[in-house]
Amino acid sequence: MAVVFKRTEGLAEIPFHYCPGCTHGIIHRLVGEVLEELGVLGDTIGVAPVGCSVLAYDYFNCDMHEAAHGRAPAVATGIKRVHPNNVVFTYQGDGDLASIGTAEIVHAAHRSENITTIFVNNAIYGMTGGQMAPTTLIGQKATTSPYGRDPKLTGQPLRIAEMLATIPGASYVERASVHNPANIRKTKKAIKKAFEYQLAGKGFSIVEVLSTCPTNWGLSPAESLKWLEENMIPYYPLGNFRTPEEVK
Ligand SMILES: Cc1ncc(C[n+]2csc(CCOP(=O)(O)OP(=O)(O)O)c2C)c(N)n1
Repeated sequence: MAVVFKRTEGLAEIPFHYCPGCTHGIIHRLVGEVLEELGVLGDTIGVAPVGCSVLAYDYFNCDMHEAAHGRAPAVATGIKRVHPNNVVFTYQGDGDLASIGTAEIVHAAHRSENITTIFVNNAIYGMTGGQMAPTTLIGQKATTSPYGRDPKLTGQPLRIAEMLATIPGASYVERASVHNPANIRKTKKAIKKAFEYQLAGKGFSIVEVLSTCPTNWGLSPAESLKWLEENMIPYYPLGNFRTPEEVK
């Protein structure tokens, strides 16, 4: 019988703990598939964040290391410099990367560390119960912005991909989304490119992936996908912001 689908070797055979409709699981699968297809699973070291994906070290079928909240790019820097022939990636949420860890990601990009970052932007702090993140949209309700985010008090949502693309050392910067099958395929391509650039020694690469948090958004899984498409994509446009060919 022809095999039409196979679970990726890139993920351990452990059920995810994620909420129904959360897209962390899809993004994990894409990373696992890419590492398997590139034949680098045995050479890869991932750095897990603090946040809902804190247990990523259990799920990915490669070597994993845990980092303190936001510090994954610094930990990945150390690992990559000691083991330059290994593939090194960080997997981080928006609270982790765009808030407490802003300095780490900016400077890892600035130094053009030859690492890959998978940045999961669900516009909220998921694990801790739905507090406002720097990426929370204007008017979006969170436990710390119960009347909706007010830009007079908290500024405008931070566009990480655009910001990092201004840094000379950021070689590959792309924003993708996993709200439907077509975009899931595009996200996989972006993740593959990011790792290919690392393998080619091109320096810092990052894929921002727009993601859902039905539990903290107070929506059903299906409503969350629609909300992402209608609200997040207009503010966080998808596409490529930088390729190594553009870096002088
Ligand atoms: C130093 C430190 N500060 C704060 C926390 C509390 N904390 C745990 S997870 C988290 C936010 C995670 O949100 P995000 O990175 O967006 O990931 P998500 O859970 O949404 O996937 C915070 C603030 C912590 N664990 N350590």
